[in-house]
Amino acid sequence: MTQNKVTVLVPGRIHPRVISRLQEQFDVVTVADQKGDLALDDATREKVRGVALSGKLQAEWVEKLPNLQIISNFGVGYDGVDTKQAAARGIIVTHTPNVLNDEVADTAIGLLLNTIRRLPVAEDWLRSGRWAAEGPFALSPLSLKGRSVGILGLGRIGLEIAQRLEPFKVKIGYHTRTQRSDVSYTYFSSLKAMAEEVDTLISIIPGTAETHKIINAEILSALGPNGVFINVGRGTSVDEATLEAALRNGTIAAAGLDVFYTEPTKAGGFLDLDNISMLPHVASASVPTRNAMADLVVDNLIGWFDDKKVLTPVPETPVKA
Ligand code: A2R
Repeated sequence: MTQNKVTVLVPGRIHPRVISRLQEQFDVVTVADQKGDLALDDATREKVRGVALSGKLQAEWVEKLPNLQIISNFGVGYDGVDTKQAAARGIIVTHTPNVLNDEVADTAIGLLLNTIRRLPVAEDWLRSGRWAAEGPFALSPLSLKGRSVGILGLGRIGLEIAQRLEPFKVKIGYHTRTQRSDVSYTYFSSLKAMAEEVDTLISIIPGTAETHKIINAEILSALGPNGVFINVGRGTSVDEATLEAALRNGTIAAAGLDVFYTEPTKAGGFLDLDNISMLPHVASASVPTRNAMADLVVDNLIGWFDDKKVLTPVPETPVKA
């Protein structure tokens, strides 16, 4: 019975619901780590036909899996997968778009308010007894009122963020490579032009070669001394040393980060700054949303092996009808 089941490899950690649902239908092989050599014997490597992935899948590992057909990625961002290599090998890559749009957009608004109004620091003031002992918390130098927000990336999540911003009565603009015809927000054809015009920049673009360190010294100085930078996309989009300097020397006013260049991180350079609000990459991290993402990871694998159909392939590896 078992030998007829398809073998799916899970490298490193993944949501436990992925494992438990996979085990109902597949032979699940796990390896503890995503680093180093692929610790599988030859017979097992040859059996692996699917991968369920959260994080990074080394290209060398894919080379060592001769019968791999599909990589099902947990998360909408799939920068941990070499899609060129997958496409060249005819391997389908899937991801988990849409099911996390609301959660990530909600978190983006929360992080924006936390950053501008310093709410987590104010809560610490109460919890540590300083309100009772020392009096009111300091007024926040910044306010969301009257701001002009530029959204870098107006895709599935960016659009949800824009729609949530509307009742805050801020001005809303965006930059993408291609202008959208279905929105009336102000379009900027370059990131620099947008940064010059707005005082609040929210990044929700994927981590690609093109977006690597796209938030640099030029963009931060264009954003200016009243500027607020929020990142809920990918940490690789930011030159972190430059951002740290910009926060220290007042090039911009404040930043809110849910994502970092290297994760997990102790965020060393940012820790002593009081004009930054940081989260440990939790934008989609609620039980219901992560369950929905886990289900989509498994349903893509089931769809492929039952029916040669997947629900959510990435554009780089389309499934031919
Ligand atoms: O540039 P366009 O027209 O393809 O618009 C996409 C934009 N984008 C960029 N904008 C400027 N410069 C770039 N080099 C660039 N590359 C991509 O980012 C589009 O508006 C947006 C991505 O939207 P979606 O593909 O719908 O992604 P979704 O689901 O909103 O997630 C965004 C990212 C994920 O890739 C994860 O890294 C993170 O949020 O969770």
